[in-house]
Amino acid sequence: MPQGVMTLARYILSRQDTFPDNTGEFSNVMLLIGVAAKTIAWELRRAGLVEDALGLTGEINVQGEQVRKLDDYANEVFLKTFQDTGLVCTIVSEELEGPEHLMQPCTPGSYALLVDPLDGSSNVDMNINTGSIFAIQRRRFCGDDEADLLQAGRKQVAAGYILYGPSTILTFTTGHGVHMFTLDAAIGEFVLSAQSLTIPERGTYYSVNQGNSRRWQPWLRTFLDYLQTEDKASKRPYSLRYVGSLAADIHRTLLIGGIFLYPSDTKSPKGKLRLLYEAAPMAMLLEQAQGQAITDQGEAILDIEPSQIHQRVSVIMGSPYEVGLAQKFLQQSKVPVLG
Ligand code: P6P
Repeated sequence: MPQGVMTLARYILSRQDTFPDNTGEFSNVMLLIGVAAKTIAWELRRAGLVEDALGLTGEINVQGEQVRKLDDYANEVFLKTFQDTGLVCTIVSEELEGPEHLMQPCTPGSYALLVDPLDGSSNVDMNINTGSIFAIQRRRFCGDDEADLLQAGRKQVAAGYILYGPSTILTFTTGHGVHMFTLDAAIGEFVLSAQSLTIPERGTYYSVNQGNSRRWQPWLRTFLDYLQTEDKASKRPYSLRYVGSLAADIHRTLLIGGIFLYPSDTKSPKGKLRLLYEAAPMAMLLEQAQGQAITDQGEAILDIEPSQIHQRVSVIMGSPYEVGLAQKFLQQSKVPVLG
């Protein structure tokens, strides 16, 4: 390996002072997330060649969604990677109804990992990007109930995603900027590819499932119509890019700017995305990259006090310019029309 390659391990160990504890435990948590990511990436790469790896298990998860075999696989990878390490007390997973306690008794201050093990898995059979999305919290008090894990996103000690695509990219923040690492298969290591990334002030793309437009609040349809209307002076119309895999859509937004939206609608009145292990980690990344992340009621996602571990939330996140514009349209919709 050429000297000076900044691997994930070297990066983490050389910046212990920016991590939440000085025992090295947190560093090991991040390194094991890298191990889980490499394991899942390897399985995804060969899934089409391995008999019985793709497709559905026939089960329905707590979200009411069909479980894919790779959902189960990715969930098992995160559980087994942290089992018996003494590093993580509790795992909350999109695939599990309740918290999984790995350490008994858990001690206040120990880490909880909140994860969507394979987000966008419906794309995997078509070889389209998928991701793992994670947040790390500290347990405040212990006990088996969920109360301790219902912490606002501002309390996250770290957040990030792994994007499985042409490259496997681990993006995370510990509150000291957003950093990206690309998996170099030749050496089996994540190598630093972007440091202290900031989102462009404005972009040229909006990202939403346009098929839901008939179900949106009127102000949102007005806002997106505005983005689609020709006006060279304000660099419109915007183009639509939508993968339907949150890690992919947020990765693009972080790199080239613009706005991602999964608003509430008549079918999903609270929104579709899960707060604790999808919206809040992405919101931490966006704010750390000087972007913004709000609900379609204008509330900062990181300020929301959760009420249950799988709760859903509406999401509008991206460059300051476009999110600010959305807020203006939202505010204008609240101004009473004088009769
Ligand atoms: P829709 C994937 O199922 C996911 O949770 C996110 O990755 C993605 O942003 C969203 O749902 C896509 O939902 O309704 O557009 O297919």
